[in-house]
Amino acid sequence: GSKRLVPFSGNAVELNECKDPTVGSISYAASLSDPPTLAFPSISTSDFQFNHEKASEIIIEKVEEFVNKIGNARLVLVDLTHGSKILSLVRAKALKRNIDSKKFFTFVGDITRLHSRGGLHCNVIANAANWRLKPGGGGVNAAIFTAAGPALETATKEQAKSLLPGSAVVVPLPSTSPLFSQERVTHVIHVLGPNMNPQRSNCLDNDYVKGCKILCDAYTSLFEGFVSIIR
Ligand code: AR6
Repeated sequence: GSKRLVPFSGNAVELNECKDPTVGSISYAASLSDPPTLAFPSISTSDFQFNHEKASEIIIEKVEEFVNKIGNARLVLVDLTHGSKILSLVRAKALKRNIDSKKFFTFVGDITRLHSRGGLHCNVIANAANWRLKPGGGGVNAAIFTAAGPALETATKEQAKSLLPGSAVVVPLPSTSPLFSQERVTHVIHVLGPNMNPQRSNCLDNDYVKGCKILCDAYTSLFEGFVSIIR
């Protein structure tokens, strides 16, 4: 194809002009210059019914711990709507604690469409998974497995059969997955949080001592997984 010059970090770089409108050369340049970014949903606070106030405290604690360990990389908490209670709680606490808003912020959008619809390039996304690491079920798990296609299921099986509450597994995304080609996601990190929903397996029966410990472990595993990717 024809070539053109686009600005990149103050210098000009040459890029092949792309005919595919979803993979424009400008956005390609943007994604090259973007720092590594992890987009993650609030683990356990919807289907797993974990208390929002307690969850927001844990998210902030863990973000504070990790923003200093990730260099220029970014952490982004995502939810579907502007009305999201967990996003407001976390935003308010982040402001209070003076967390660097270039390294941690919240974002409203579908985690499977952040680049194409939200203009936010996140090379890694987290999934609030189930213990069997199975597609479907609902929530963000169903959305990610559907958007990623069968390639994610195959790649996940190669990494792990199941997850314990509080743990995570990093799955490199095959380039055949639409999430890779359209959203430029290179890794999915499945995380299993604590479950407070009596209709799901391993319900903690409102035991928030155990629950908070498991949610802390879940975010530690998630952020350590991200650190292992960007190193
Ligand atoms: N993009 C961004 N955020 C989303 C999306 C999306 N497409 N969909 C949901 N959220 P949940 P859990 C938000 O229920 O509570 C599944 O069935 C949602 O608003 O997905 O950890 C699994 O198989 C909420 O803030 O996860 C498990 O069995 C957050 O993502 C179980 O649910 C997490 O909500 C896990 O339950």
